[in-house]
Amino acid sequence: MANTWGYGAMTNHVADMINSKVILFIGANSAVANPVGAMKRALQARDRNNAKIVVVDPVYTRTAAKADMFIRIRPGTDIAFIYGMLHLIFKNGWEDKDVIAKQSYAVDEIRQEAKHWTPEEVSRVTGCSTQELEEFTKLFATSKPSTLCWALGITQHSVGSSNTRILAILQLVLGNMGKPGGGTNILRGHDNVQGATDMNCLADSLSGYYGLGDGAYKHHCKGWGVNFDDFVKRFAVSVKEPREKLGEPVKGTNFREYFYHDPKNPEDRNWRNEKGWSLSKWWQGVLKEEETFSSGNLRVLWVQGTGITSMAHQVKIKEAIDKLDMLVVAEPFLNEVAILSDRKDGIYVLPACTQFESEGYCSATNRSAQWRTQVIKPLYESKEDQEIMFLFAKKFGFYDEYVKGMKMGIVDGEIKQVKDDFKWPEDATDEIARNTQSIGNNGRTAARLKKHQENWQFFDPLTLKGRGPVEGEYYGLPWPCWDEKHPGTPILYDITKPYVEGGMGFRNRFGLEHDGVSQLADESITLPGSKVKGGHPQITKENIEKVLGITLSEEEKAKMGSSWSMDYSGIIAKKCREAGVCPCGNARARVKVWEFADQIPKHREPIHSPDWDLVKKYPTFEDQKRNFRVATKFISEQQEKDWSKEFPTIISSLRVVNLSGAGMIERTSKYLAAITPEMFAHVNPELAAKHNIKDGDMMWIHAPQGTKIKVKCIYSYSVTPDRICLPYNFAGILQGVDLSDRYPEGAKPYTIGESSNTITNYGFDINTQISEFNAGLCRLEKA
Ligand SMILES: Nc1nc2c(c(=O)[nH]1)N[C@H]1C(S)=C(S)[C@@H](COP(=O)(O)OP(=O)(O)OC[C@H]3O[C@@H](n4cnc5c(=O)[nH]c(N)nc54)[C@H](O)[C@@H]3O)O[C@H]1N2
Ligand SMILES: Nc1nc2c(c(=O)[nH]1)N[C@H]1C(S)=C(S)[C@@H](COP(=O)(O)OP(=O)(O)OC[C@H]3O[C@@H](n4cnc5c(=O)[nH]c(N)nc54)[C@H](O)[C@@H]3O)O[C@H]1N2
Ligand SMILES: [Mo]
Repeated sequence: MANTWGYGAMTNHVADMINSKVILFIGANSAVANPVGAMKRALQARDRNNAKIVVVDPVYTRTAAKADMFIRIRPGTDIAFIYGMLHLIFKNGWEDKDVIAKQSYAVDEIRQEAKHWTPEEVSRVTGCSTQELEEFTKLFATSKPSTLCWALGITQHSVGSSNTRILAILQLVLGNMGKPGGGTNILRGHDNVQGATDMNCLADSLSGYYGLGDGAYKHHCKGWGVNFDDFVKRFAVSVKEPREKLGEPVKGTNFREYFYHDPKNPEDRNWRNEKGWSLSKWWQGVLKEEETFSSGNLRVLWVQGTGITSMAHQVKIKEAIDKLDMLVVAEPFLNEVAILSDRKDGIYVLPACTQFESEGYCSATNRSAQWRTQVIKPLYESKEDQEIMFLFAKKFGFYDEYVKGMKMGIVDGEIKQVKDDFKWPEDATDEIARNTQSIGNNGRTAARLKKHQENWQFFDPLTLKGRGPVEGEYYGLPWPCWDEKHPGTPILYDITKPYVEGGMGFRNRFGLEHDGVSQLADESITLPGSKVKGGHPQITKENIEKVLGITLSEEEKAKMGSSWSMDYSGIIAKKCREAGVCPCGNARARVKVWEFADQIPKHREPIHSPDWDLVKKYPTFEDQKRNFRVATKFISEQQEKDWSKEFPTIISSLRVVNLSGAGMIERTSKYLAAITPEMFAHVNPELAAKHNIKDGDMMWIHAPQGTKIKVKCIYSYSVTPDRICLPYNFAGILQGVDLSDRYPEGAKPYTIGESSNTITNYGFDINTQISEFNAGLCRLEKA
């Protein structure tokens, strides 16, 4: 939910769809894209419960082929579509009035905005018919519970974060949150995307979503056993730039703490409080074409576990790599970023081993953790990822500090070093459990996760619930798993269960009141067995005695951290367990994010839209002076001219079953490569005919930024004549130039091709900076 754990956490779990009456796939093609378990469970729900499957997508996908209903919309218009649903829901009184009154905040503002979205206006903007909208809304709103699944068709837009919010709001308004068969089922792409997010392999937060403020650094330093003041010295001294030059924080950038140089303190090192470079726009730090903010040029790129050829703006990325001092790739395969550039030296490829040669846990899309055992020792000279990082830390002289967190433990409510050496990966797992209290990770210890792995047969695959040796626990201890006795939380925000069985209300994260309205749940909302009746705040050291009605000893007070998410002592969790109270509060879900540019989601046309009238009516955001470390264009790019005159055709991404990500892993497999022997795009025959392109012809696709790719045209009626779709899993050919001679001997995959990301249009989400992969314009030309 927008108000709780960011945008991405799946509230329920894949098998839970068996309880749904209607399953909406919106911007997810689960018949093709992993995890295909979602598709399997949806089909089972139809077989066993007569559930209806509906697909809302710009393309007739394989998932659509299995659906009871398919609604085609134009890319980037989901917000309009969902407001159209909300318009009809409010008009017909289908909303859950109880949830709105007792557990939500500011739904009236949504109701107001929804008034504008009549079926006619929705049809005009999205391209679906008013009948489709009406028929589907009635089905979805009146069959309870219903669920929805989304993935990249929703997030990869300049309005991606608003897209995710409006879907959560729809489920809230319908009373589908916190219910079996309901919720928002967000399908994460790679194995362990949820785990990587929890560890914040991101430029804008520390592990556990603590942000970048000094409170976050101090919290982690404590857990790592590292002195904060010494730690800070690892950051460069800040640039001497006054606040006037850097400007005020841009509204909508989600800044927690805004960087500026403090003239009174010339030695400040507050780059630590500033978001880093994002994966989408790091190259700006080398090319400096748009305004950037840093203490120098980016000179080295270290790539470990991401493809880079799968990122937008390949030509810019190539230019940036040419200019770097050094590129390092730590990989089991030859990452094709290594052959993208013209440079003859300064590229280092370090052999990392695969997951089968290492051990540890992954977090699945539903927040469950899975322990995995090493199958074989690393082959040849390859090393496990952490080993590469350890060697790096040794070389740079901070190895002892780097591994110290794994030697820590809690003794009698206090965190301290408890041993001289560490055991990988068990001690790393326990460190994560200790330090990331913010997602309720304390109960996810190595011992418990290994026990789950050893007892798979005792878990019910539909409810995730364990029996026998794992009685009452949920498979993989989906977080929050508040302490070592907690069973995990299979369904977030389920208020029908007691706290000790995984129950919880909405999280109290944004204060006690806003505009004079209480942010706590109504007094009638109480977890079974809770000592505290009705809504209550998140538990802090300051309020714990009052809220729980207890008296702490002086010793307890001395050991306790400032709040549940900062408390290493475990005392807050213990007291909450005794009272049956969830430490993160029992609040209202806010539908309005007052620190965002759009407080409630608003439809805004893509940066490159096919409809100039709609661009004028629903313009995008103001340009961002500064987010992450760069300026980003929004309205100036969108309204520079009517791009659709020269580039009339919409592009959108397609995933294929046999390839994934940058595609190197599969294109080095003879049999998988043979399924898609070359890069292609799906084109409606009517559109192709206009350009005199025959089925199987090669064609150029030109993008507004002046780049082009040469690919095979495949006729397909899955797309309408106004749009094409194409996979993104190829590399090795750049703007028609074959780069084959650059692969080291024996490293070239069976197939190479143009990366669709050479023509991905300019455009980034205002909060997350994800590229607008799924909406953009192009022009076809026979090659
Ligand atoms: N046009 C377009 N572009 C897109 C998308 C789209 O829909 N359209 N989707 C976007 C999305 S959602 C994503 S997630 C990205 C995916 O893009 P990538 O992140 O590029 O995905 P992968 O190809 O899986 O890249 C992972 C790399 O890690 C390597 N690897 C595998 N296992 C290990 C390991 O254990 N250790 C190390 N060190 N390396 C390992 C693999 O060899 C591979 O080169 O692409 C994005 N790009
Ligand atoms: N076989 C295979 N499986 C994969 C991957 C792979 O490359 N190959 N990649 C993995 C990764 S990293 C990820 S993130 C997931 C992604 O999984 P998905 O998101 O399911 O995959 P996509 O095909 O990129 O996008 C889903 C659908 O969104 C539609 N779409 C595009 N724009 C819009 C829009 O504006 N609105 C709506 N409603 N729909 C839109 C597309 O037409 C597409 O059918 O898949 C994962 N699984
Ligand atoms: Mo992904």
